[in-house]
Order: sequence, then structure tokens, then C-alpha cells
Amino acid sequence: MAKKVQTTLDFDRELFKRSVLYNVKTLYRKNIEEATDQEIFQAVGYAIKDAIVDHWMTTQKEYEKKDPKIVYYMSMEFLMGRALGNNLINLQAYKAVKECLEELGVDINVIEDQEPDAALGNGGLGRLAACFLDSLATLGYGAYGCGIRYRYGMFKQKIRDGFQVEVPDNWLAVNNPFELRRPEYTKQVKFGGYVSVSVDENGRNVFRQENYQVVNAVPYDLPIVGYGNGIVNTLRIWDAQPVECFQLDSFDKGEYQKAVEQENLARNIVEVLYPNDNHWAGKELRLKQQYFFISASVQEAVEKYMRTHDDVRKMYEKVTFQLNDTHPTVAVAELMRILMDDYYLTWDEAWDVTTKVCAYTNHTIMAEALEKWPIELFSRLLPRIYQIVEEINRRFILDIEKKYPYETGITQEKIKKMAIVYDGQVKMAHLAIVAGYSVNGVARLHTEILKNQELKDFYEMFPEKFNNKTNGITQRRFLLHANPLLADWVTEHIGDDWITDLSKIKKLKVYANDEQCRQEFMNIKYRNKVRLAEYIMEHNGVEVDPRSIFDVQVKRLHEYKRQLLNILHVMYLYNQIKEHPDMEFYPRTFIFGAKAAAGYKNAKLTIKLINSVADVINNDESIDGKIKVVFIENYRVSNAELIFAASDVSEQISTASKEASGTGNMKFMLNGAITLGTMDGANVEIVEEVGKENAVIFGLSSDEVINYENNGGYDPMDIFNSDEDIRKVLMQLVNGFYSHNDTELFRTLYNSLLNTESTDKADRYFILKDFRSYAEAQKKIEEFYKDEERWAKAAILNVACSGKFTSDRTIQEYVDDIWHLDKVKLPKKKVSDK
Ligand code: 26Q
Repeated sequence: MAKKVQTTLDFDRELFKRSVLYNVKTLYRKNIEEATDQEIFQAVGYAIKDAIVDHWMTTQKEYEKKDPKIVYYMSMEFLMGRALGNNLINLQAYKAVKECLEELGVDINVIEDQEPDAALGNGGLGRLAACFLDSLATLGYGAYGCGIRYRYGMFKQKIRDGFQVEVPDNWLAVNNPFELRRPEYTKQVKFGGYVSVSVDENGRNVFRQENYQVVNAVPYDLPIVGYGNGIVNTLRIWDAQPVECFQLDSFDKGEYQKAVEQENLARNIVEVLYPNDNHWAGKELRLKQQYFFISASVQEAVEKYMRTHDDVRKMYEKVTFQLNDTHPTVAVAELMRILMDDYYLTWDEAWDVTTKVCAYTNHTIMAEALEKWPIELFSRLLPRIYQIVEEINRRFILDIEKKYPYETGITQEKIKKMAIVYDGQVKMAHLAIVAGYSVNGVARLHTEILKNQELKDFYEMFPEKFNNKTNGITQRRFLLHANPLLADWVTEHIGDDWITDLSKIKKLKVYANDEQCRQEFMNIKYRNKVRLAEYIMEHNGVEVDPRSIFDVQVKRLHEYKRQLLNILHVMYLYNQIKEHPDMEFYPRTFIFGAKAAAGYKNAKLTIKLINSVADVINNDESIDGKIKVVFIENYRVSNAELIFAASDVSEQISTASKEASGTGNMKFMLNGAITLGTMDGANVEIVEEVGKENAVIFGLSSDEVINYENNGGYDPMDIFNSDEDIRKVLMQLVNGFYSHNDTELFRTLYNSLLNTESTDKADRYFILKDFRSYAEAQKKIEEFYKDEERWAKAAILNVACSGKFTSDRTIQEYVDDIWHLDKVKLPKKKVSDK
């Protein structure tokens, strides 16, 4: 009989079913008819984990044997979403499991819905980390994700009376069948105290942290399954536990106090994810979180290397750290500390290793997101780390003086702009750039802005470090899992290579010209819209027409992302329809989803405004349902999948230059939505790939925005005074039209645009400046959609041209240009045909 080569899970249906029934029995003393959906989820989870563990062990054995160079992806956030469906997809067992469960009388969707979303992240940066882990495993690279096992991840958003209310998300209340506690890898992390110096018998300085508080870091491992290749990597997230104290009664009063403090520290440290996105809050606990997971991760990385090698000076040959923004940047000093204090390397030797191991990704140019720690706080919490940072700074300033000698007259200015420690602050981005061997932005435009504006001085000093890595997303989750109808359709036409090589999806291009294919495509989109309409009916009680244009903006709420521009335009359209009831208008459903940081006033008020506008418009029978407005509560990875699949229009309307990349824009494109956007972030590259005739672009360019900013902004009152339609919309913010006659509710939004009462710059994000251009673009969308042939063609072309935006491509670029990892292939298993 012919031998078949197979690298994937040999999925044995009978074994799986038996395993589920067995798990239900031993875990709950029930048979499947008696078990709850949650219990069945647990049973299925353990059955799948069982299969994964074999691959996990094989992979790790292979790594030990081949000793490839590996990457540690250090990140405060991993926004993984649910694991079950994703693991099944990557094991190539989704359909089989679906059928097995059907045979047991169980609906796989219901079971998937039992799993809490692992929301250990805010938004783009955390989700990017999750996509990267998926791609690393799928491409066969050795990688560890290193992060924090927050007890509470991103809050759950409830909408009460139109306002956002934050509810803690106790995701650990439900057991996670996929995680593995690894107490044998526990590390100790020290905070506070002071540093003593003594000289040892070899004449070396010995630095010791004394009188510190210590916390145990206990790792939990989560498997990261590669697609169809048997590789299973690890996401290691650290929990904090108090160290065992001696008998409390033997303490004197001082020690007792300390023991209690230490226990509180352990309890607090991993309690909650800071729900800020693109905004820095200088909270002491946040710095503790950073050092906690970094110290544990770096200790483990060094120890692991030394288990199989003997010279720590060569660690860079086998290990690299990627710092996901500046949040993990203390890794630089922690690695220096371990190399010098524990392995007795000299400063120069330790610096050589560190600067060959650490690399940094920048995700923002928003000034308010930059991390600057007060020296007082930093040095009190991390006394030894601070000494090292100070010394890095001292030496760096010598380098500045060498490059810009005093006779140039610019030395002081350069020091002021570039020093790591300056003005009582520790600047984490400067530390990451100076100690890293690579600095990358996340889209071409973003990297150019870094080089030419934000980090110009550093680029001048270290041009060789700067490079671009345009973000990407995993097509396994965001097409194969999220949109099975479209995924199957794509595979029917071009085969399934796209699943691991998204560049192949360009073969779809020819089908854009085929009438029947366009029909099929639009039909799939329609069915996905019906699915979303049902979700909206269930969650919002609002009826939306799946034949209307689904116009969607889902992302974190931030002023620079300009949800306010979107809703002001909806208000404008509504006025138009009311004033001209007979005007032609293609029915539109405006869909929003967004969480606002809990303390972000204008963001929260924008949510209220969207809901207030929805209330008025959705209940106005006179407009015949031409506009519907829907705010989807608790936007997160799991409902994002439904939303992308059902979208016609992808709203990517940030003020040009502000959105570093965006990744939602790519998920929409992959699912055949048309981008309505500014020339910002990765939108630029999306338009370049799909052609500007297949997207709708509007607004100021980033150069224009930057120009205005450098010249004190612009005066929105000119627009207010000259544009009657805009004025009417703005007056509706303060005349009670959408707020039951409350003229104060939305006044701060009004003020933010016109600056009538504050000293802040008016309309910092150019909403009024871009309004007319946006309204025209929206008109174009309508004309475009009415021409169904043209729309369908453009939508298919968006799918077909999305190849560049796979995170597989991004990861391969990181590997080629930054990490230089070795690829690992598992020996192929021979399975005989049955
Ligand atoms: C910092 C200090 C204290 C508390 C919180 C923070 C914090 C947390 C999260 C600062 C920033 C973030 C997140 C930033 C982020 O998500 N940036 C996005 O990264 C994406 C991936 O590269 C890009 O696509 C987006 O453009 C960018 O906004």
C-alpha cells in the first residue's frame, strides 16, 4: 500500500470522541447528555491539549538537538483571544472535530463560545504579538513569547444608558485547559533596598542588593501551535507569588511588617493590565510589572542558554530579544546586571553581548505615549538597575561629545535631546535605541517619520540601526477561522496554498472579472452580514438590513483615530435626509466598536455621543431606516472575527501621521472590505497594493499635518463660520438635540473642536479641516456601492491584493534583517494510507 507523507496531527476521530466522553466522565462524573456546555468545552480542551502536548515535546526535543538561534518576544501584552478554535485550525483538525462533535450532538460554535477571550492586551500592539507567535510557529522558528499572567486582563465593557462602564474580566474564573504551570522554573525578582559594594578576593567589585523585597515569579506555559507542521512553541506568562516566609511568630516587628509588605507586593503586581492604549501613565505599579516579568524572563533566557553552552559572552549567537515597544526596555539593564554581577563579565564584555541581543520596535509617534520615569521612583524601586542605566547614559554622553565636539556648538543641544537620563527623568525609548542593535517602525510611512522627525537625532547618529517592518496579521485566524465561507471559496478557486503562503492569494485577481464569481462573493458577504445582523439583534435589539452598506469602525477609542469625525458625519447625513426627504440615499448601517481607557474623558464622551445619535436616528421612523447606527458592546477578538467578515467599508480615518500602522485595516482588506481612509500608517501600503481606484482616500497628508503642527495649528473657527452644514452639526452638540435638552453633556467635545473655553489647541486632530473631504469620500463610497459590478470587483481585488499583509511576511523580514534565526523542520512522519 502506498505510503503517505504527513506532517500533521494524525487525527483519530474515534480516539477523540472517546477522549471527550472519558474527560466528561472523569472530570464531572457525567455523561455527555448531562454535561453543561462549559463542561464539554473543558473536556474538548483537554482532549486537544493531549494531542498538542506530544507535538510540544517533540518540538522542544528537536530544538535541543539542533540548537537553533531563538527569539524571545518580550511584551507586556499578548492579546491571544480564544485558543480552542485557533488550535484546531492550526492542527488542521477543525472540520474533523466539528463533525465529531456533531455526532455527539454538540455544536462546535456553542463550545467555542464557552471559552473566555484571553484579553491580556489593549489593542494593536498586543494583537500583533499574538499574530507574530502564530507566524513564528508556522514558519518553524524557535520562539518564546514572554509576558505577564494578569489576573484581570482588559476590562469588559458594558454600555449603560449609553455610557461605557468597565467591569473586571475574571478570565481565570474559568479553568484554562491549555495552560501548564511550571513551578520548577520559578525565579526570584527583587525590588527596592540599596546596593552595597565590596571587593572580592580577586579584586573585583561585588555589587549586592540589600534589604530588598522579593517576589516569586512562577511561569505558566501556553502552547503556540504552528499550522500543519507539528511545531509547538511556548508563550510563557509569569504569575507572582509571595516567597515562603519563615515562621511569622519568630519575626520581630520590623520583619513582620516587611513580610506583610512583600506578600502585598506579590498580590498586587500581576493583578491587572493597565487599560491604556497609546497613552503613558507613570504609575509605580506599572514599572514593577515591567521589571517583574523582564527580570524573570531574562534570568530564564540566560540560564537556559547556559544549560547547553559554556560561554555567556557568545549568547548573542543563539539568542535575541525583541522589545515590543519600550515597555520591556529594562531588559537591557537587567541583562547587563546578570552578565556583570552573576557571571562576572566586564562592562565592555557585557555591553557587547547586550547590544547584540536587544532590538526595539517603536509603535507610536504620539508624544503622550513616551515612557519617562522620574529618577526618584526608578532608582528607589530598581537601585542596581538605575546604577547601570546611569552608567550607560554617562558613556553615551561621551559618545555624543565625540560625534558633536564642543567646537560645533551643538553638543549641549544634542545631549539635551538625546540623553537617556535628563531633567530628572529616565527616557526608555532613548535607552532602547542606544542599547539595541535594531530600531524598527511598523509601516513604511511610520518609519520615515521616525527617521526624519521624531527620532531624527538618533537616526543621524545610528543610521544603520533603523529599519522598517510593516506589520501583518495571521490569515489563519482572520480568514480561515473567522470567515469559513470565504475561506472555502478562496480554496475552491485557487487551492489552499494561501493558508501558509498568502502571496498566492493574488491568483484570485482573475476572478474579479468573472460575473459568476462576483455573484458568489457578494452572496458570501451577504450571508456574513446576516450572521452579524443576528448578533446585533441579539445584543443591541436593533434590526439592521443586511442589504444596507455595512460601514464599520472598530478599534480602540482615541481622539487621533477620529471616531468623532465619523459620528459627526452621520449627524450631518441625518440632517441632509431630514432636510431633503426625497434625496437619493443608499441605506447605510454605521457600526462602531471601541473601548475607551477608563480615565479618558473625551473618549468616553464620544462613546456616549455615538449611542445618543444611535438612539435618535434608529427611532426616527420618518427616515425609513435609511441610516442605522450600532455600537457593539465589548469589542474584542472573538466578535471582531464576525465583524470583519461582514464588513463592506473599512473606516481607517486617523489624522495622517498619527497611526503608526494599524492592523485592523489589513483584517478588513483580507475579508474583502473597501478602505475608506487617510494616507496614514499601513493604509498607504494597502492602497499601493490594491490600487487607488479600489479604495477611497481623503484628507490631509502627513506632511500637511506636520506642517500645520509646526506652525501652530489652524483656526477651526474659519470653518465654523463659513460652513453652514458643519456649524449646524456642531451646534447640535450643545443645543440638547441628542441629549434630551441637556446643553452641557457634549460641551467638552464641542470645545475640543473649537476651543472656546480652554487653553488647549483647538481641533488638534484636524477633524473639521478634513470634514468636507471625508463627506465627499463617503459620497464616493455610495456611488461605488451602487455599481454592484464595480464594487464586487474591487472587493475581490482587495482580498486578492492582501498578500503582503500576512504576519508570515513580516516575521520572515524580522528573521532576515534582524534576528537571523535558524529554521527548524520536524522529521516527517510516515503514515500509511488506510
Ligand atoms: C504605557 C505606559 C503605561 C500604561 C500603558 C502604556 C501603553 C500600553 C499600550 C502604551 C501603548 C500601548 C499600545 C500601543 C499600541 O497598541 N500601538 C499600536 O501598535 C500597533 C501595532 O504595531 C499599530 O498598528 C498601531 O498603529 C499602534 O497604535
